[in-house]
Amino acid sequence: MPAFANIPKIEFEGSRSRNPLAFKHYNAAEIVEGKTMRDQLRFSVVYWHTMCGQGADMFGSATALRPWEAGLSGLELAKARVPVFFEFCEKLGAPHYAFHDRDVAPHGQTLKQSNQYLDTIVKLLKAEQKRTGVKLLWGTAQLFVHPRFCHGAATSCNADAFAFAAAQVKKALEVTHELGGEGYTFWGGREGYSTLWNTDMKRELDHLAKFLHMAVDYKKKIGFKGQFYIEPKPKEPTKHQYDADAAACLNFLREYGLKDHLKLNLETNHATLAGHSMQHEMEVAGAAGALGSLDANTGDLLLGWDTDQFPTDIYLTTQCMLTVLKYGGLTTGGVNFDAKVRRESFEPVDLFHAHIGGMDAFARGLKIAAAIRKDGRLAEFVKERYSSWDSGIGRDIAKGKVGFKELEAYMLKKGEAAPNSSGRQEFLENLINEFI
Ligand code: XUL
Ligand code: CO
Repeated sequence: MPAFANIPKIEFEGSRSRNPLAFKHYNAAEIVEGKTMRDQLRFSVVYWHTMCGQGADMFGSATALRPWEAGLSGLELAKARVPVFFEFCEKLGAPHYAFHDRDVAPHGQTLKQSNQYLDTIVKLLKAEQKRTGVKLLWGTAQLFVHPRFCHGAATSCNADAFAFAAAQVKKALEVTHELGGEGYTFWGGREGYSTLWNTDMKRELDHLAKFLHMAVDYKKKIGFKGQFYIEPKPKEPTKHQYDADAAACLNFLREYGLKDHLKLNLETNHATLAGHSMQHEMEVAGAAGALGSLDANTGDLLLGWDTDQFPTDIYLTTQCMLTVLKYGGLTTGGVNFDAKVRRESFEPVDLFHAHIGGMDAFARGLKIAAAIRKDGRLAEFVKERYSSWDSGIGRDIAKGKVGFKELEAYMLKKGEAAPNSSGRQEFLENLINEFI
């Protein structure tokens, strides 16, 4: 008996449709900038929130109604979730998914038992991937729930915790490879500190780099060709996470010779927790050639924590897709809904409303971004704004033909550097609104 028996396959019905279980904008086969929407957006469903999320928070227990879980626990529950998850992805038409080792399979009493549980579930995942054609966007290891990781994993003061984490990532890389994963993500989990009074930061950062180099070596050893990502986040659970934002991650990767091996997986709510916009984080990554994948969600303006809501703001999705298109589109990465339904949205159908809304919001963002690019006025404005660098003294500076001495002579002769043009922020905001 299918878990979502009353829910039909979600189809594109166009913007006039009033059917809540239909796409109004996401039309998988429609071509936008030379590729289908399906290939431009590369949507992905996450296992942890969608299958394992129970609606609990620090003030209250689980609310979610999940009839397929009734009476089950441990490995039996893990087995029961697999076909439900793929039924969900199929009905939604999502081409990809992502998971942590410990979402798909339970913690065992020992590492050996955990690995056996994981092997059992990976067989089922593989069969369901084959049956449905849904592909693995990325895998990851969950290195933050178990008490052994209370001081961190790769940055723990306890070398045994580092060793355990290494063993876990080794296995997670093997199963990601086995499942044809297109990437592998490192999110810092508890890699940070709660107080500097007890922390040797330099030592912890050295260990984190060592850990990632070991992962790069092992990846080569097993012939895994997927893209590695590092996912920035400034806080939660620790007060300071070492991978605080895109710039901090890039600096760390460069300092430790890892820049060629990892790109960034950027998450909207993490960007806002860092005091940045998602567009800012994407531009920082894009400029460094490290724009990898998106964890597509959003926070709540009035709540200061990682609420992981589904993205519905068309300005946000437009900004995301403008930047994605600017840097040549998504290749190995995707639009991965690292997002959860609200605690009050406890029925299974809410999982559909949430994902349909997120997919439609990104489809609109993609179409609007493509229209803005086709129109060309925005790009033309930016180009024109920097035109003083295309000839004369600007070109001489850029080409390294002049130094301070020549510039002093130039300015003594010219006299003043009057602003050459208006920034036209309001004009540009109005221009963007023409399209939204
Ligand atoms: C945590 C978070 C993670 C990573 C994968 O805030 O975003 O779910 O995406 O570990
Ligand atoms: Co994430």
